[in-house]
Amino acid sequence: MDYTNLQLEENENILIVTINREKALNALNARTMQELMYLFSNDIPERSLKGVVLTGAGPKSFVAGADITEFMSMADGGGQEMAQRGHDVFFAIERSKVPVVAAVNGFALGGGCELAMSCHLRIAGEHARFGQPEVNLGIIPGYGGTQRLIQYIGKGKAMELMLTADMISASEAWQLGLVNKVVASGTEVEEATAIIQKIGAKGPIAIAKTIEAVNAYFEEGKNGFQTEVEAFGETTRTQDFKEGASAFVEKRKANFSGK
Ligand code: CO8
Repeated sequence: MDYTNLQLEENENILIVTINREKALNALNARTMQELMYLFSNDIPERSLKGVVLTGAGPKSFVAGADITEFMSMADGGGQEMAQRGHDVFFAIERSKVPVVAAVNGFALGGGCELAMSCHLRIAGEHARFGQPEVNLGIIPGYGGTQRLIQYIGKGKAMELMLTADMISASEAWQLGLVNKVVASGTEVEEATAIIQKIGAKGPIAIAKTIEAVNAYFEEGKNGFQTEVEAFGETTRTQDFKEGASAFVEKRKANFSGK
């Protein structure tokens, strides 16, 4: 696929993905959603990556939501299908076998907050602002926000943010557990890359299985404890486990092969 709204840059097995619609504050239009779907379903699984950093172009906005200029078509029907397509995209991100870190470089509103929440970790610049302002438009969060915001910050505060449409600062988002780390504005991608480098030194299968087991807690029809037992068993059958345990005993740094 030719990417027109996503800019990709791969460096030392870390893929930096920039949503590149700065004039619209990187709002998620249909084309951008298609590109994200292809990227996470087809492109990323084919690459040998330590992880992915997801950010927005320019200093002002990560993603200011779904593209409101495309909303009018929903008034004649099709809104449910659009929400479903968005859910499919964000589940593809959440189920990525390599860690996806959101470098939140400004507004993360509506679909932008939902996109950040589908990533495994969130690094926010000091000036970042988070919110689910959909009720201002007479709609509700449609890309998983009603569910994932509760997972991160609990029902009471999530309900407040979604009912009032209030925005919160990066530091409040950190206090609530929505954000993993607040960093100086302009260093979000650098800091997100550093976290992926740290994770990239661990066993890749163990990382993938950790993501799978944690996600299982929230997935309907899955027993998280059973997923953990099976995933643990799988990791013990890998060369990575032999290497990790041997390296510890031999007092050296492990060199994982991902097998
Ligand atoms: N969609 C389209 N364009 C946008 C969006 C957006 N979400 N946000 C900003 N823009 C555009 C503006 O229209 C403006 O364009 P132009 O220069 O052509 O007039 C440009 O970006 C700059 O924006 P502002 O001039 O408004 O910049 P300010 O600094 O004054 O304000 C704000 C910044 C506060 C971020 C403001 O732009 C704003 O409130 N934006 C809308 C935020 C919002 O409501 N987001 C939620 C959208 S709904 C959603 O995400 C639902 C997700 C689920 C959908 C499921 C089915 C599709």
